[in-house]
Amino acid sequence: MSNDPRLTIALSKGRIFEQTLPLLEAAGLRASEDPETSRKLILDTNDPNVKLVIIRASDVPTYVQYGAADLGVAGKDVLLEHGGEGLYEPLDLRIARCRLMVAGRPDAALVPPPARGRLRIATKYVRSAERHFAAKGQQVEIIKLYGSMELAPLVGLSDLIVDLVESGNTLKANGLVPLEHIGDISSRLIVNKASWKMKHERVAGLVEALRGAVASA
Ligand code: PRT
Ligand code: MG
Repeated sequence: MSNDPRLTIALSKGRIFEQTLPLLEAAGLRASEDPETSRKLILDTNDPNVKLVIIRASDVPTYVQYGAADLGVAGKDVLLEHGGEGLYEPLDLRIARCRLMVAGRPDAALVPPPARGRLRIATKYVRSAERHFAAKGQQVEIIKLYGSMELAPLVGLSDLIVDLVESGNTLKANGLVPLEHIGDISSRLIVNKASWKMKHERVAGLVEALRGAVASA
């Protein structure tokens, strides 16, 4: 069983797929189709034993945790929210890099308005936001959103947002400014813990091939 050669790798469309592709290629794996144009959720590769499953970025850790995929690629932002149960995170792929930041209007205060006891923070990153403000000794009210966080301070839904920033253009276009740096984000290779044991040769071989690809990228 520890030589079972079949592997399933979970990826999300968009920047993670695009930036993982050259690393997989350096490790000898090529996708049979482009997920941006194909509607298929399971893609073959040039290796008959390796399949790719194409899912939402935030679902990748769940597929790997439950062993529906042996390996996956997920942003550290997504892993911090998921919690990492059932997963190993053996390799920083150094792709899809950005920063997790607190942002707000240029006149935003980092303390609650007098009429309210707690700052309101709109974010998709509830756990990371809670941890960041707790570490500063601040109790905040988190408002969970699923996208377009930049709108929240503009319409009075929140005082601040916690979001990913890459170029800063999205903040700027909405009249917001970065206020605090929470952490640097990149995508990680994640491995199901049982797969790491049961398919060790195959999985460890791929991890090392990808490690080499990252080092020479
Ligand atoms: O779409 P879905 O809800 O399934 O997931 P997703 O939107 O998180 O997926 P995707 O493919 O957009 O992002 C996948 C991963 O890429 C994220 O989990 C991050 O780890 C990483 N990443 C790197 C980014 C960015 N850079 C990024 N700039 N993810 C999102 N953004 C967004 C950001 O949220 C903001 O809206 O881009 C905007 C800011 O970009 P700038 O350049 O204007 O600052
Ligand atoms: Mg998206």
